[in-house]
Amino acid sequence: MITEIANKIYLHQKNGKEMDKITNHYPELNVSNAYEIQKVSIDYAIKNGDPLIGWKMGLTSIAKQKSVNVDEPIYGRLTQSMELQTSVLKMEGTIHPRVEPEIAFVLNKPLFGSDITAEDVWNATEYIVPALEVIDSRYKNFSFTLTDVVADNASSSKFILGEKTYSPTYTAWEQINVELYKNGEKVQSGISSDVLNHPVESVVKLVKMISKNGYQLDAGMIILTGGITEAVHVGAGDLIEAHFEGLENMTLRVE
Ligand code: 0L1
Ligand code: MG
Repeated sequence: MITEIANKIYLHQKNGKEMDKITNHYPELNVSNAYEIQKVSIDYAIKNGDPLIGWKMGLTSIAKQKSVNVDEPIYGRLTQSMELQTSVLKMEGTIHPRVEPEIAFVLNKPLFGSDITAEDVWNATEYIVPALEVIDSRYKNFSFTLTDVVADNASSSKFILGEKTYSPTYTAWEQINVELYKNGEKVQSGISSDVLNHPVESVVKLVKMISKNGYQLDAGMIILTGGITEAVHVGAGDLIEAHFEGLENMTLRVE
């Protein structure tokens, strides 16, 4: 059953096609099953030439948890085809995309174990960079339970990293005010402490969560720490601008 569901989700992710919630058809599934489904579906992508390049944390702010009626952070996996190389998002191959600003860590050492600390994460961080994540739930109406969204790789679709990278000691990473503009109008604002009090704590939480399932973060991996604001709906013709206080601004044009 796990492989059958994982294959279905993989195909819907690859083709950008919506589907019914898996819990409609398999109400007995739990969150632990969902993480297995996520692993197997991403393994299909990896076997089809799309390597794992990072991990993400989702639902790291209370506001985001409330907006989808879920009360815990979740993790997902990032593959190469998800990383945008130019600041353009093509609507083709997406369903109902939303964009959110994040802080990303890039590692130079592996991280693992349930006793990991923030100091361990700082010591393993090559650089920090602002990012925009595009989430795009495969479920109709962007509506799901915790089990559904975990199986759907935490709604991961695309992401782009900023061009300028920063040393871990560059600034107080929990005090970055962020404003999100859509077609010139401010639509969201937030502060990076909304991400589990500090984005580094999101990496700590991720390592603890995946180590329970027998995984680790490898050197070179990109980690998206979680949305600093609510995600904003986008469609063809939209221009998103994210102002990260004290850092470079980012844009994403939707075609
Ligand atoms: O990156 C995220 O925080 C998304 C997690 C999944 C929930 C959603 O699709 O809004
Ligand atoms: Mg996110």
